[in-house]
Amino acid sequence: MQLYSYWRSSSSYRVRIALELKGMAYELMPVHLVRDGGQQRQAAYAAINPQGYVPLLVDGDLRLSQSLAIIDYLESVQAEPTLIPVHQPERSRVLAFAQTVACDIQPLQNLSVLQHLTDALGHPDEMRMQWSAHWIRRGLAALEQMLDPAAGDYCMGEAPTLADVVLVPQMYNAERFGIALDEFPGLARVTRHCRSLPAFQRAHPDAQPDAE
Ligand SMILES: N[C@@H](CCC(=O)N[C@@H](CS)C(=O)NCC(=O)O)C(=O)O
Repeated sequence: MQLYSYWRSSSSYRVRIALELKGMAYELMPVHLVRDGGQQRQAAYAAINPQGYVPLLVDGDLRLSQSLAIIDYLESVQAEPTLIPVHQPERSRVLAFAQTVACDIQPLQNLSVLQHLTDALGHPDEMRMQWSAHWIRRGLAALEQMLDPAAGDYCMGEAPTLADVVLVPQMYNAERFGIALDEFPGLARVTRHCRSLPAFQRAHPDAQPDAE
């Protein structure tokens, strides 16, 4: 398997965590999102992912974009450890948590969205920070309430799930945009625990071969 990834991309980070938790071998294919106007926008990459985003997973003839779809695919290739619970209502709760990040928070701080704010719409550069911090805070406030009331080390249940797999990269982004983890005590507790686990550490942006 090959994973097209950028070290700081939180969507790529999700997939790296899932691969590491499952102990699945993969080859990392770095795509630099900034250099040369963004390698994701060049013809070579557009030929394999017309949307021009990372991550992209290649497994034989299969080319798959979208981190949540990729993780769902990984579950079908190797079920254990299960990241998307099989039984209800846990399954739907985990998916709702993950989609809050992947559909409602992260897209608003995506690189091309921020570039559009400043480069096309003419907002000042500091607007990027304000905009991102606003939407991240609003989303994290909701996620704090969505934690399992009995949650301890993980968002839901007693082992990592997709909820933790998406939370940790989103908290990494929150810090990049000037938000302190402790603004959200439950999310901070889970994040700190997950960060102590080797699989999460191996997937961390700073541990990637393309880290700068
Ligand atoms: N919904 C997609 C989001 C992918 C995405 O937004 N990727 C970002 C990096 S985290 C990207 O490639 N941005 C490049 C750009 O905006 O030009 C997923 O979950 O995989």
